Amino acid sequence: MTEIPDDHPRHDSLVTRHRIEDGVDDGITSRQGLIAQGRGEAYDYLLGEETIPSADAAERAAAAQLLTADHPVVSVNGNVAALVPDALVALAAATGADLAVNLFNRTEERVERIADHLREHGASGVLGTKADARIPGLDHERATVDSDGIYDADVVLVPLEDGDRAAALAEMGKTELVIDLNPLSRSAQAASVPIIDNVVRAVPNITAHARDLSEADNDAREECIQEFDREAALRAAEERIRGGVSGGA
Ligand code: PTJ
Repeated sequence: MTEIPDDHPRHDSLVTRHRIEDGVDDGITSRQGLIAQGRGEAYDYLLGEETIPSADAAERAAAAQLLTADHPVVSVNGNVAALVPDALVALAAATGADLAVNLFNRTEERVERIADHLREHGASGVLGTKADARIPGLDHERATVDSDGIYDADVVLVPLEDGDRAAALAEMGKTELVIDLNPLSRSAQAASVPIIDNVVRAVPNITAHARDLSEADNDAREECIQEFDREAALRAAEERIRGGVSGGA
């Protein structure tokens, strides 16, 4: 692999691409994951490749939701497993959430590889391999979940979701926190907390907020949840994308 100089203007973006390529080579990421990453990059470029203030507010609200949940679960697909394995493990530790592998292009082999990969990065008890329950109303493989994982969760964090499942999880009464760089995607539109940010920035920032909020009292966490305005967050991201860095929030 070509060495990327630290001062290269697109350093972070190129490193991220290589992680996705390695994920495909290692049987963790699907080939469609390469296309998804390209779509995400385009939105990120327009957002200025930074966490905008409305996304930071969403990340704080997501942290509060995970901390106050009875059973928080972080859903892991082939892209996030390749991009942020350490950050996912740190997020689970900071919030008490379970990590559960859930794939759009599901194969048993890829589920096992992702679970192994997360364990190599320090995760304990990765869910998603039992596949003994289904999300009602979905006819593709993303419906396949563990009964003691996503099926049982009251709050689910979903990085890079597809719209169908977002709606199906909402139908089950779950609070859904979605990370997606496209504010117009159906999943971002359906989420209780849409986080319009790159997973490589969003996951560590949710963890930082969770560490901070775990020192606070319940009222502070509740206030953070109540004050978050999902419509305003979606609007601010869209304005930034359409208006450039000087427009929007
Ligand atoms: O590993 P699997 O089988 O579960 O498959 C995962 C992918 C992501 C391939 C699958 O869910 C898929 O095809 O997703 P889509 O429909 O391409 O949607 C991906 C969404 O994530 C798009 O709206 C992208 O803008 C967004 N996205 C891509 N990369 C990132 C991102 N959002 C945040 N951070 C990223 N790095």
